Amino acid sequence: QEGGASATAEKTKADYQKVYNAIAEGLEKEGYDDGSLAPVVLRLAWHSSGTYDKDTKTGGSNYATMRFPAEGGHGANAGLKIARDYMETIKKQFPWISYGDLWTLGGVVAVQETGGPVIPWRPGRIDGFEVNQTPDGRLPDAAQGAKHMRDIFYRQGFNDRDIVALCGAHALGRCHSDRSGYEGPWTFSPVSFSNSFYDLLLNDAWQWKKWKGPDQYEDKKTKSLMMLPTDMALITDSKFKPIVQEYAKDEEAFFKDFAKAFSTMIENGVPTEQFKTKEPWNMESS
Ligand code: DDH
Repeated sequence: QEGGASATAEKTKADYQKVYNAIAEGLEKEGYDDGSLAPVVLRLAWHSSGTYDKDTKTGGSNYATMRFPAEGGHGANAGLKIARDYMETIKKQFPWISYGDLWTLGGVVAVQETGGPVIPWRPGRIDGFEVNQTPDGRLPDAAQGAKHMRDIFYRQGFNDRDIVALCGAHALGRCHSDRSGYEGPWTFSPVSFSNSFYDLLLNDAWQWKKWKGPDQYEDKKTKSLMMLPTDMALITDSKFKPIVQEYAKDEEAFFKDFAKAFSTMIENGVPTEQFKTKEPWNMESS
């Protein structure tokens, strides 16, 4: 039979669209969280990419090193086995795709299928080895503030605008006390990608939650929504705040900036010559 490399080289956009469609088809899951795997699948794409360090050119989505026990066991990655296991069912149907391509495409599917912007994406990542794993501590710590966020995201080559845009992903999903220790969703519609994270952050009244868990905020009115200390830093920092205000008013601006920053994030650390096309593709939403 064909070798892996030549089999991969022949794949077209239509083949990858089939993978996209298969991921999209299985996202709905009754009884799980808010009925969809999209949030946790997006988080897998981000945690596999957000380890990038521009100075050493290590980390990022290229080698999908979260497959290995050390990186998979990093505290920040708690709970992501659910997303990796889901992706494994897709990998069984399309064994020719690399894990890095699969996981990043999953992020694209999660954003697009929940109503977010089209995220330009292209294939080319390769499966790496245990030696390619990144050290613990490259992903943000929710207990910290603006300086820490800048340290983490500037290291990946992002600026303040990118940071605020990327954090809007918290429109999706929720925190789980058995994963991060934190608890609850950020918005009332955690399976729909929108700018509501910014609106709630700015316009709701927030107070510290009184509980035994880690320090987090709750909304005064319903006590059913949450914000992390890092989320709150987006409105206490004088440079971040005007960008939050802009995105709260202008969803189109948020979508445009998010798409650009997230598309960059999932390509960080992948050598240009590895990509199979010159320009990223816009995959079709279902
Ligand atoms: Fe996040 N995030 N995130 N996040 N994130 C959590 C959940 C989700 C931080 C901490 C947490 C981004 C940035 C940050 C998503 C996407 C993105 C949880 C809860 C914590 C804690 C995990 C759990 O208990 O299950 C911090 C800190 C930052 C930061 O920037 C400082 C970014 C950039 C993204 C992105 O996708 C671009 C998503 C989606 C979730 C919901 C997961 C789920 O299972 O639901």
